[in-house]
Amino acid sequence: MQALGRHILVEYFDCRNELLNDVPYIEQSMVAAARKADATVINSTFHHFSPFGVSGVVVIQESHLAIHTWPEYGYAAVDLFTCGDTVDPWIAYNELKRLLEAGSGSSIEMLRGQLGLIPGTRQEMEAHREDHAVQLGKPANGYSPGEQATSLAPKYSRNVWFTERSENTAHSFRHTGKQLYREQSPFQLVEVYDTYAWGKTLTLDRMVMTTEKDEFIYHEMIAHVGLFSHPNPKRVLVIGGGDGGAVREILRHEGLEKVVMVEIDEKVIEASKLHLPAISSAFDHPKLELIVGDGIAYVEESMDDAFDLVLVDSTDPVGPGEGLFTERFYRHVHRILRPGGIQITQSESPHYAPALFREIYACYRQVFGNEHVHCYLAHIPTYPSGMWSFSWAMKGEGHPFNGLDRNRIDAFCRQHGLKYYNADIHQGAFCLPTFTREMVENDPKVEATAAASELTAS
Ligand code: SPD
Repeated sequence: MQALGRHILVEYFDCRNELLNDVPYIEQSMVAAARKADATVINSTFHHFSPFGVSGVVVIQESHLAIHTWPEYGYAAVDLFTCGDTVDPWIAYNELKRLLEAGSGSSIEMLRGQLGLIPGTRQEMEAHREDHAVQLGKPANGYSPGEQATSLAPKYSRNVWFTERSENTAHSFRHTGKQLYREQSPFQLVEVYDTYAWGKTLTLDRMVMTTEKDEFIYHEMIAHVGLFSHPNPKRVLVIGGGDGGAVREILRHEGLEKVVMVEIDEKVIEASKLHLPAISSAFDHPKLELIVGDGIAYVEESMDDAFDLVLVDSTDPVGPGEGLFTERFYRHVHRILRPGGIQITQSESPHYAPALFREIYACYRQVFGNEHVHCYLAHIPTYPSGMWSFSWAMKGEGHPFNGLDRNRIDAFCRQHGLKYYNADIHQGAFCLPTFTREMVENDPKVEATAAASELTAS
């Protein structure tokens, strides 16, 4: 080749729009295209622009591949730049066209650094390149595909991130780039990532639901606070909780007769069974009745006084979780609880969605009565703001921690090796910072629309 490199400027038209907004998919496709063309991938970095668009570069031993996408136009602009003779950029072109599901593509090829147009080589630098090539055991002019086998070969490291976004903030998790699970169910996008800091991580519609490393906090707190504050629980209903962590904790209580779990999305159960076995470990428990169905309909159709504890392990109130945040739903939960029965819900973060948080508690107070609703907190590092809340509400008179049997709790925690919940935490979790207490106790002075818009994922 009479030039230092080949540069192909590519335009892909009529691509599948949603693929062009999916950072992991774009990154994986670019890396796959580079590999298919026999390039040696060194590193990659990709970025999502809100609300639409991805930019990224894959650095290869033979130069680079770069992309910028405009999902709303189904359009992607790509640079394929290769040096040497070992990589055929047209292979990368065809592979990307296939992966982006492009209707058509156009391209211009330029030779970069045409040897007839650039002045002669600096002799001393050329000599240095030759010395280095000898060390690597390859031809001086080449970018031999065998280079990877030498000990001086560059190491490929990936820098890929999952980001949970809201309107104005984001929380990112670096992951290996190998997506373990990805299914668009009829309800939501279900994914599992392998993250470096938090282990395998289940996300729904790009919001973190649970991670291997901190799931114990959420699941111990959603289960044991309600169960230990009830004098004699026998029948428990769980709405949601498809990963299985809540029922795993609930079923540690041997005095229970029956636990019914109603999860709307079988893909969540599938993803958890496949990739989060320690969380989904109780799905085969003989006392568990696992129903794949609509939790709202189940509650509406249940008989009065059917359960001692109803636990709502919902997603955030966008998508399928939305109906679980309505007064109508909680009136039915109240109806199906036995007198003295307890409702526990995850109630979001007071920092993250303050208007929604106030509304949720105003709703519980309407349904259960002012004196019968309490809020408790846990520190969950992988949820937005890290400060997460749960609600405790009783049908009738009672208190969340007066009269706790501390010895029984301590023995239970030791027996089951619990890592967050204990008798002190049970009581201490109900101590609220002043701003949170005011939000729980005061009537919301915000428009419903403000609350609704707080959690709209971008
Ligand atoms: N923003 C995170 C809210 C997650 C609530 N549910 C988590 C399900 C874990 N079983």
